[in-house]
Amino acid sequence: MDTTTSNGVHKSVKTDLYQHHDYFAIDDLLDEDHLMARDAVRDWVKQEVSPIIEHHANEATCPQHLFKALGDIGAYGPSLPAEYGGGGMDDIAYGIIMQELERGDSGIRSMASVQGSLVMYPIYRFGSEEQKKKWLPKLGSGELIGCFGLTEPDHGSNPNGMVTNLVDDGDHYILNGAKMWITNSPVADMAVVWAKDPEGIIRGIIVEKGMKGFTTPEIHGKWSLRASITGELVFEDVRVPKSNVLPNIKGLKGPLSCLSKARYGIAWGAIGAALDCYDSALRYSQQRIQFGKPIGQFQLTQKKLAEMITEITKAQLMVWRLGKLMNEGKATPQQISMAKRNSCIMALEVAREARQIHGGMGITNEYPIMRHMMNLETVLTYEGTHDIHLLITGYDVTGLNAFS
Ligand code: TGC
Ligand code: FAD
Repeated sequence: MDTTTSNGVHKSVKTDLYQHHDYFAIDDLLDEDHLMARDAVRDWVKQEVSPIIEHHANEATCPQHLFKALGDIGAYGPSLPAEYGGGGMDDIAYGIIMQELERGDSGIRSMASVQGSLVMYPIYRFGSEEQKKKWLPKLGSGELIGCFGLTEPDHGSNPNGMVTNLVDDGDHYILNGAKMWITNSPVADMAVVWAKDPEGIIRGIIVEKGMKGFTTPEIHGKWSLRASITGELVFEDVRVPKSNVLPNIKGLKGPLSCLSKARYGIAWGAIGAALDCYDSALRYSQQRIQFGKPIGQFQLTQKKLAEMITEITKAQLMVWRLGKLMNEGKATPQQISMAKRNSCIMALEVAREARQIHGGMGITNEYPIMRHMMNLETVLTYEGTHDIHLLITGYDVTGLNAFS
């Protein structure tokens, strides 16, 4: 296809989506399995996500048919054991799959990271055998949709202050409270919810759709992550069987361990969004003529592109090393925080530079830039804000805790 856009740029530059940008030959560090998983998900994103995503972002609708499709391609819990609904691969495979999904859209990666890392992972890690058998296969296949409730209206960065609580009622708990900003909540069949038990200890509990007093109103008006559905979780005297409590974890380290897994995925994922922006900017710079030459010939455009690929490459090397540490069980939460923060701000800055290179066209949905840029504002904030992750690093290097 070779149509021409309103400002004379040939749209054919967009038909061969997703050039490969691997400046430091990082592919050589990956196994055959990683490359196969990456290429398969990349192709799937090209076919299933790219053709529809601008429409969904524009309309603020979630492409719900992709929940099942993501299960079919093994995007839920790629590094969880296959017998528990996962993909049986390692953490580098998990990361690279998140990268390819987020090249398509951060909201699509969110669908996968919530289900795999924030719903399946806590059940796998902290659940009873019965809970694992009941939930994991159906979550892994995408037959069921889950969500993760930690954030509250008055407790975001400080989840330890949560007020959602469990009152003892024989073989049940009575759950009251509310969770805010919950990805997938309006369409979820179940929620892994973090609440304080009668002793004030944070526990994980599975709350099922249809339980009396449990509602999931949608949050509207988002200018970011528009193809992802977000809502609340509201609990009004919800009777939840005690058998739904995750038996093998107590305290804030439960949800924070899940976040470590998901933040790791985001550290890879945000690079996907950056690559898509860079790719689009590079092509545009080669095609767009001003002052009789391609804008890519101007030194200032080259500076932007050179710095973009430099920052992308540094982030790629950081997450690859982090992936090795994850595989060896040696990655620390603090290293994960550094990588999540670095990738997110890098991607946002790449998106901003890419928007400039596209000039006025950069603000339109003929190019993916503004969609990625707006998405990345959320990605920079959820799973711990940019500043919270900075303070986690600050605590680690100084030994002095800014939070206490
Ligand atoms: P603090 O005293 O530091 O820690 C409490 C306990 O937890 C342990 N811990 C961790 N364990 C595993 N992984 C981690 N990342 C951990 N971080 C801490 C810690 O060792 C301690 O254990 P123990 O045995 O001593 O009890 O807790 P604090 O209250 O001082 O809080 C620290 C702080 C601010 C860093 C933390 O609360 C935090 O990370 N805040 C940010 C909140 C956040 O990230 N929320 C995310 C909500 S979920 C979400 O956004 C999903 S978006 C999904 C999508 O759509 O993709
Ligand atoms: P606040 O905590 O109120 O922070 C506001 C500002 O204050 C930030 O800049 C922050 O960095 C700063 N700040 C706070 N404390 C400090 C401090 N000690 N020092 C310096 N600065 C500080 N949560 C879930 O549980 N599940 C989900 O599925 C989920 N999905 C989400 C989807 C979307 C689209 C969004 C936007 C959020 C989602 N979240 C989810 C919530 C997300 O994790 C929180 O928004 C995030 O943790 C920040 O909390 P907050 O919005 O309450 O901001």
